[in-house]
Amino acid sequence: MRLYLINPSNPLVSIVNIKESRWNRYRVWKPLSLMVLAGLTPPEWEISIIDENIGVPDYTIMPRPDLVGITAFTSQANRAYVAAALFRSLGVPVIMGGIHATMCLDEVAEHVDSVVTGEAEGVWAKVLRDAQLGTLKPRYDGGLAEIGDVSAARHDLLARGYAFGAIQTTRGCPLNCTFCSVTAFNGAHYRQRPIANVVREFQQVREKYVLVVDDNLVGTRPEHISRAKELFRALAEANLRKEWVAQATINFADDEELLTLAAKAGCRGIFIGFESPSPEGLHEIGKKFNLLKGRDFRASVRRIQRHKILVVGSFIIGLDVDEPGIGVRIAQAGARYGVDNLNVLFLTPLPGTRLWDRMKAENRIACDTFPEDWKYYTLTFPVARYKHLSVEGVIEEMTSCDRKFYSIPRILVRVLRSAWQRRRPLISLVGNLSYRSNIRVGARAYADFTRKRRNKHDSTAWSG
Ligand code: B12
Ligand code: SF4
Repeated sequence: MRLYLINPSNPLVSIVNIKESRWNRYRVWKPLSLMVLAGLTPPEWEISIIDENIGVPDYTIMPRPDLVGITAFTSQANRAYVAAALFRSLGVPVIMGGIHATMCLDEVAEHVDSVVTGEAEGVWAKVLRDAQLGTLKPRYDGGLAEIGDVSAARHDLLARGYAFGAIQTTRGCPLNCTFCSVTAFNGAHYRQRPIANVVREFQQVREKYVLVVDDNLVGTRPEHISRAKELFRALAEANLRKEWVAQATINFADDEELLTLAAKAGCRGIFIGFESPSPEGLHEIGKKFNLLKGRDFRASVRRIQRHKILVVGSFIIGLDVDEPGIGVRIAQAGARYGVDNLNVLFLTPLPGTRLWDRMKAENRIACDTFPEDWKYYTLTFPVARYKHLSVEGVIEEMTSCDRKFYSIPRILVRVLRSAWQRRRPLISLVGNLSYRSNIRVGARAYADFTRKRRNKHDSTAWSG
């Protein structure tokens, strides 16, 4: 039995041709969902994972599969439907799962034979059995997996074209920020995989560099932090010689022992969601953690950096509290906090989030010709109606933020600072130049987007 597992591309974000530049290898990330699914698949299936981000193959000249499984974030849904239509026209049954299938079940059901919602661990074996018997049902729900049942991903598949491997050590997040899908999808209960399983799986990752995909690597409570320390100790003892990057909340900085152990275990970079430079903004999105009284972001960032861990700060533009000038304020906040890189995204109502419900009720979802418009749900296009900013205005804020933070003098200051602090200045330089080069690409994409949005929808601010 031949199974194709497909990660669809989105031409607006995919770097389709890896061969064009060797640096592109550092900008595509492995679709871990499909590697996990492959790990759950019994040996009688011959599996190919096709990541369209590396290249879209001509499926018509490939051997005909018996079954196709497609994953998709919302931004990949359009392309997922095109691929699904192609295989269905060849008489091959198509199953779709993942975050978009879970949040937009009815839409997805129109395009595929079977939809799997939730996490796959508890249900995939049954789906495959039904497919073999020709009794595939239109819907399956995996719910939330028993975390001990999460088996190792197939790291032997997708062996080429990527600089980073990928692994997951926890699922779920109790914080439930309004714009984020994680609590709705993976639950509020923070589930941690058994440490021995994680260490064993880490050993199977082939790449030296690894993305730990957890949404919040160290969790929020003292027992989560203790487990994270235990994990880092075990990884250091296993002496894997891996270097990894991860995501965490700012409380990562609060425990010196945690930071020492993380660095020993191979942590080299951390993405932290600061989200808004103002307390009002943080209230609006429900990011309680960042509101803790007495929190000094600059000191927190510096504490992390002392362990030679790079800090990438993430912010959102387009909150109801954001007024003209927010772009520069975010760039200034990033500089004040001392982050090595800044990653700024447009406030985007993703289906299934609390933000989606609110904006929908207020008629503020501007790009709403679905499924076509899903391709803009990459957080790099302003798809909503913002309170104090028109579409052109919010793009202008994004551009001024990037131009300020990634100006050549500011990049030089950051690189020299990391050289002075003996913190990998070369990586800092490459990271900063890579973000800077995105500004040009972004400008072209915005021009096209604004023209289309003006023609199709209004581009003014929300008048509420
Ligand atoms: C790693 C990651 C990335 C990597 C992607 C690597 C990759 N290609 O998969 C990178 C950094 C590239 C990335 C990019 C983006 N991401 Co992202 N990302 C994640 C993250 C943190 C982890 C995903 C992961 O690997 N999980 C581990 C695997 C094992 O879990 P899983 O994917 O959920 O898969 C399980 C089930 O869903 C199911 N399943 C999945 N697919 C299928 C398919 C079938 C057939 C079946 C049966 C089951 C099934 O089974 C799996 C095992 O249980 C998630 C958050 C999260 N917790 O999901 C956000 C998340 C998926 N990302 C999100 C977003 C918005 C984006 C971006 C659009 C914007 C951005 N800048 O972040 C871009 C889009 C890129 C694009 N191509 O369009 C949102 C998606 C929301 C949505 N509705 O689409 C999430 C949920 C985060 C959030 N804050 O809400 N992301
Ligand atoms: S943004 Fe981060 S902290 Fe907030 S709910 Fe999502 S994963 Fe949790």
